[in-house]
Amino acid sequence: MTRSLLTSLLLSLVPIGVCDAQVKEPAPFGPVPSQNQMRWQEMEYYAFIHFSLNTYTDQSWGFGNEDIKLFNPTKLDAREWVRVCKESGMTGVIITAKHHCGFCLWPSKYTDYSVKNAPWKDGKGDIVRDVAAACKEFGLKFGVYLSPWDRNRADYGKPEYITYFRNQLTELLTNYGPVFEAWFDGANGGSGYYGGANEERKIDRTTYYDWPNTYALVRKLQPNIVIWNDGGERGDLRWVGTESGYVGETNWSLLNATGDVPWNMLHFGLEGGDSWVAAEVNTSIRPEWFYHPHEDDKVKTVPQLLDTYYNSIGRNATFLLNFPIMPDGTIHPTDVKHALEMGKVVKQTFAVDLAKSAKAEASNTRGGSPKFGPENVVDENKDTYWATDDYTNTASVTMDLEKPALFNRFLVQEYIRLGQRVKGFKVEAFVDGNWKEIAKATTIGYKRILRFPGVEATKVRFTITDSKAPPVISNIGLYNAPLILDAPAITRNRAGEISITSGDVGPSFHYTLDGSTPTPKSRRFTGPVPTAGKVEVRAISVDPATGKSSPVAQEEFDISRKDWKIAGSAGDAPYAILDGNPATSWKQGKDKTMPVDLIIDLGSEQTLAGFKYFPDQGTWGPGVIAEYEFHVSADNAEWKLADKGEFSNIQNNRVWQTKKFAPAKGRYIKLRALRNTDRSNDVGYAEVDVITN
Ligand code: FUL
Repeated sequence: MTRSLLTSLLLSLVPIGVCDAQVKEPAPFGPVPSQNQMRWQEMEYYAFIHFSLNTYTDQSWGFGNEDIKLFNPTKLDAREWVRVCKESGMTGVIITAKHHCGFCLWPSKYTDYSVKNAPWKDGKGDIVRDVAAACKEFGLKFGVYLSPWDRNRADYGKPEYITYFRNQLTELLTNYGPVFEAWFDGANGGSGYYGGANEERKIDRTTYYDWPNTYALVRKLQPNIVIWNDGGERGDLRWVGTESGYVGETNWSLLNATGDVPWNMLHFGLEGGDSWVAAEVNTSIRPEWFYHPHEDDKVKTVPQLLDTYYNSIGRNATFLLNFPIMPDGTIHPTDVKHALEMGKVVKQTFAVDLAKSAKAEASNTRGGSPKFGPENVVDENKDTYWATDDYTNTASVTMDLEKPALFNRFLVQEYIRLGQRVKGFKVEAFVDGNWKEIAKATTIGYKRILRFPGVEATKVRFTITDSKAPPVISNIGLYNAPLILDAPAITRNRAGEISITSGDVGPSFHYTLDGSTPTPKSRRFTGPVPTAGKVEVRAISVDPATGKSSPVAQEEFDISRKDWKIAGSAGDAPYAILDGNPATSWKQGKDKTMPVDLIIDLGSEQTLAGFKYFPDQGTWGPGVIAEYEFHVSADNAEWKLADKGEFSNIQNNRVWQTKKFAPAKGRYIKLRALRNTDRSNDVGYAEVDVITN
């Protein structure tokens, strides 16, 4: 045998696949992220900061006529804000350079309605500059929120305003260094000061701002920026349809470049979309975006923040968490504490990857090449990946951990530079000699994290059950998160019975009814607790194994609603309003036109000092009241107007609305809806309650 014959014989024995050069990388599938979108996605967690004249007037949306002289933070230090963000594990900060009231946090050349005319620093201050500088110092990226709607400007609604808006954008995108994200809030139109006109102004959100040319300007000034916009032209990223802090479990980073984007597309993306438009979950650490002292005890708890983390970053989105600034210019200490603690738990959770360097085997590897082998998912290198052969859309990777390990989190990432592909997957653990399914889900995208009760296993199998194209997986991780106990939810039904529940499986609940702080020794909740009249309930969840307890949950209930009657109601359906369950609701009949009244007979005379309204949380035509009147009567015939106003920002934040008014005696109440958020005739309610003196 000649030498060359021997060589070719030997070569023919070598499987083709190991010649990496011959194995082509998978072709991209569908839309892929731009470099800017990729860089942004990898930022994962960053902050919003809401600060403006509203901070001084306790408003959600300023009207545009608020006095500049109010703006005088005495302890403002932007470095402190950014330090908190950094230490919470965040990677950037977006500041409300201008909110809807039109007041500018930088000394814009184009308006007098800015910090340059405020007493703060004798008009020499510039908050945008301070935040940008602090971000640079702490290594965070810097972003701006510039409200397109401007309730101060006389020219709002006219073409001249667009020039003004672009001039402001030019200032912000030229004078403060690199900007990673521009946030163009969708709210606009409606009433405002408008330079003294005090009127309603409507604009067409799709055409008025001429977004194509505005975007061109933004991209010219900041080539590395991403644009957020939920009105008009498609941006680089999308809103998720709620400000409550979660995106759909199925989350495609795709939308169509044109056409309407209904709620379900915002929330779940569009599987067959033709453009890459990934999701950003924006939510506030408190119910509202701006600081309101009455929310000091409503700061999201660490478990709630963690839940949002898993429901955003853990579901292929980024997480934009808002800090409202207090009138003195600082972040409230409770907000700081919770954000720092949450950051600590995240750090602890993901510190040790139990899958790191596990022995990984795949049911299929692209061309049999190590370049695409399963070991790439456990090498902690985001640029390497496991891929299968073309047309092999289902496959699995088994990781041998070599010794038993306890874990309760599974993390997986697609190599999205080649497109988002996976439609379904499951995770199994090898326990006591058998494979046991521990979790399953739909999409993956940039990152997916699944939570489940702790499992101890030696092997873990990850199986892709459905995919649009051959899967491309860059990373898999297994983690054991510290046990977190949620503050339980407390509700009271119409009969006055208290229930205590939580998202956890396994904790016991302990409560007090006298306003004292509950401990694991307080009365244990074993079933509905009967109460009558005003009562304050405080409760905790306790881990029976360790004795550790959750933060305290607290609810105040007013007079019992047992004897209340809804006027003119046929059947039980309307009583969903009084059942104490915020998840159930009732809507007025379709025949009603605004104004629409809800009349309730309280059964006896009361001294009323306010009311509470919790809007329907549903998706379709929930009939969320935006403007109301509240009347009181002794006889259901002669009515007295007790209060009138708007539920500001209720469209985006459907939380409890509490209104107080001068005490008025009466047995009947009438909540009159004057306008809903859609300007239609739908009117719905999840809960209605009163505040008595
Ligand atoms: C909303 C605004 O109307 C709120 O005030 C807040 O700025 C939030 C981030 O966006 O649409």
